[in-house]
Amino acid sequence: NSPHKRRIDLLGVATASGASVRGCGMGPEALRVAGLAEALIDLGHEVADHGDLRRPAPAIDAGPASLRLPDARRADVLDLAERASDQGLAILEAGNFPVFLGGDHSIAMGTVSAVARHCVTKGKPVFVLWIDAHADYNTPETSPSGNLHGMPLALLCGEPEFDDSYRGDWLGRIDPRNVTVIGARSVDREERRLLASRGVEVLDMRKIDELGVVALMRTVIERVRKAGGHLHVSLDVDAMDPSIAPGGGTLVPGGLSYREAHLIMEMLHDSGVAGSLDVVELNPFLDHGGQSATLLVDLVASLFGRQIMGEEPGPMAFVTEDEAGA
Ligand code: B3U
Ligand code: MN
Ligand code: MN
Repeated sequence: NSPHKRRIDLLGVATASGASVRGCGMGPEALRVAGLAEALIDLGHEVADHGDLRRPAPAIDAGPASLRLPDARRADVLDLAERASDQGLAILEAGNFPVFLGGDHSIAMGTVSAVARHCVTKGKPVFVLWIDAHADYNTPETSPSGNLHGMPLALLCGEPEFDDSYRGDWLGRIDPRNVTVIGARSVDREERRLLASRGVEVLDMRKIDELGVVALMRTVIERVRKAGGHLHVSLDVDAMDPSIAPGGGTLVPGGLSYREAHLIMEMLHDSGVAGSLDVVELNPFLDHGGQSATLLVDLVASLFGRQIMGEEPGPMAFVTEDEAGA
């Protein structure tokens, strides 16, 4: 557990165009206000903040997102995905660890593409750990809502039901058999069928209840390690139980507990296999006084080495009277 210092690059993607509930476009700013960069610096890492990608046309954001033209929302999602993919790729090529701040989960169309494009040149297999109440494996055909934040994994895994407007040089490709969804408890019928037929591993809440996150995560980590792979972690705020993370637009009861979520992050840190991260779906408008934003910052800190009894003094560490200059 030697503290491994990294250069971490933050990139916000300020959008809710993939969702029907507005507000998660404010997510990146709330994560900053909750002290994300400071927490990482406190752990000894170097941090660069690239600011936010956003669509320049605010007029199109007037009115409930669900009433907007699907074509306009899709154009937003795909433009931001392309830009996130290109910028994410540049961050990875520079040898840095990208942390993408959503925004709704459709931004992962771009962020995971960046990882896939980077790793394909290195001959490194890409693994994805999707921490989410949902599986986000709908296609335009199977989606009950038409919301693109429910579809990123299906697009990335090469499902054919997306038309050519979804494809471009920016789009990367991952192997569905290298994808693990953990924390799921709301999966649509058709989606379930697709997940099973493509070989996506779904560690749903029942499996977590029965086997525990430690046993499940050991298996996930071992697979990545054996393959010498890159693990992309995609953390959706609604993976956690709504009682500890109310700041999301599509909450589902029965989620990860505070300790289960931290343990996943702590194990990922110790494994050293994670190379990129999304923090998505945080809706500051629905959050309770920053509770969910703060939880997400603490979870990211755990992924980057914060420990209860670590040698590195965290913000909770005792300061002796001498050190404090009292
Ligand atoms: N599976 C549903 C609901 C959903 C997916 N992701 C979120 N909600 N956040 C859908 O619309 O695809
Ligand atoms: Mn999601
Ligand atoms: Mn979700």
